[in-house]
Amino acid sequence: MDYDVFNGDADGILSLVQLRLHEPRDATLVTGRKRDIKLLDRVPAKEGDRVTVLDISMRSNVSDLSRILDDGASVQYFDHHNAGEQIEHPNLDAHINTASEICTAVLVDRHLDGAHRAWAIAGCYGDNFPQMAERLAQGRDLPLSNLRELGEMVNYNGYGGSEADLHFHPADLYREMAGFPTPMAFLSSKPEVIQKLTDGYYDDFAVADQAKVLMSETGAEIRILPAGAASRRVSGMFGNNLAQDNPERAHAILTQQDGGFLVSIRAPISKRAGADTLALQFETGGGRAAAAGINHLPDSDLDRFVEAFRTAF
Ligand SMILES: [Mn+2]
Repeated sequence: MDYDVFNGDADGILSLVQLRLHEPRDATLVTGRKRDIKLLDRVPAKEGDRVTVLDISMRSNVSDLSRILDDGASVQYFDHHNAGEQIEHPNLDAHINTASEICTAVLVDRHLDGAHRAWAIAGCYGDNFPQMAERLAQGRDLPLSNLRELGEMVNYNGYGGSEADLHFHPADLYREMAGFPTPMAFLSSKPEVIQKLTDGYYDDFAVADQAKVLMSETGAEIRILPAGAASRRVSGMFGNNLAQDNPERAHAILTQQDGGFLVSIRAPISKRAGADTLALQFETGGGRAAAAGINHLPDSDLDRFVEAFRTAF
């Protein structure tokens, strides 16, 4: 058996499109939402099986990777996330590069000597590396605004509270694009795919634009989104946009859910600090200094959160 294991965002999907144009393979697809990064625990590979892994960190999958390698399967691995301590194994062919301007679509592009460059460029845009996308496009006559929209819409598709929230299961979205020699061929042959995603994106943002402002001060703002799949899909991107538009201000987006809120916190872009320490004051909080979240903030903790947010920023 062969397994193609990939992050369900643009970088994962468009990396696999490139690889399978080069070496077609009828593999079992293993993927999920953008946030589902522990995927190798779903792979029962055995001796003689081939496993390809794209755009999920080795650190998060290290014990299953060891199991698969020890069971005799061969693994080809491309990724740009913090890998932790890298495994060395005769069955492992790893292409890991954590340089800050690199994404997985670029690592695959290099491995294939730029053979499917336009797909790589769309992947760069989707993973939010526009400068790398433009560098890869130099000297080529490519419709960059179309590649950018494709990358960003495929990326948007990966967000949701569960797979049921997504417009396309990432494996299905991969199958829609697989085999097209270029994104341009795909876009002209199946315009309905991107149309569905752009329609969804604008509908979701119409919901987000109605967000109630709970608290707004010079340095801090809290908004509340109604319960629903639209809010769960766009809350992260909505927070990013607010942060970009108001770089000196901290933001919290609270999405209503059963008995409380899903919370997404963005530190001011000018400081990029404090989001994680705020989130960790709550039971289900976690994240990075610049961007963090709380999986469930009970209604009874709302006042405490507003106070802690005010104090933090
Ligand atoms: Mn990536």
